[in-house]
Amino acid sequence: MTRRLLLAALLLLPTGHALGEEHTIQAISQRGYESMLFEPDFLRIEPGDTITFAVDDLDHQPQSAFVPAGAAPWQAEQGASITVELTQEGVYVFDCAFHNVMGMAGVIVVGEPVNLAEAREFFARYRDETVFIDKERLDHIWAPDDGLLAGEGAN
Ligand SMILES: [Cu+2]
Repeated sequence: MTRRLLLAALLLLPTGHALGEEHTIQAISQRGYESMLFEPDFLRIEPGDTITFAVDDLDHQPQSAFVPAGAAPWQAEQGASITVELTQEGVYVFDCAFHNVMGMAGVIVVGEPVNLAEAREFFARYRDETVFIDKERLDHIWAPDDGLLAGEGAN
């Protein structure tokens, strides 16, 4: 291989860590007996990773419900997917503008959960005041009585 070809080959290599990982969270209208949910509804990622909230029907509108101080909130167009790059560390809560009352919500932890206390307070209030049906669905993410975020004890 000539030196020029070798250089060209090196330039074509993926840059790996320089680019954030891409994750997908699917909005699901019906799965067995469950309706209106995100899959997954809890995710740990690294700063600079991107998340696509994938919507394949007109029923959903993914949006942020709580973001760390200084981070940009997001909201998809009705029935449309949206991709966001999360660069700021902390705990984010997202939901569907139409079905948050049914517990269609989830949590993303980007890097270190630097705003854990504030996010926990928000999530407890959110569970009480915003979600009317299926509050228990959220409890595997953040149980109101033990106050533990999913996977928190594993750190
Ligand atoms: Cu929805």
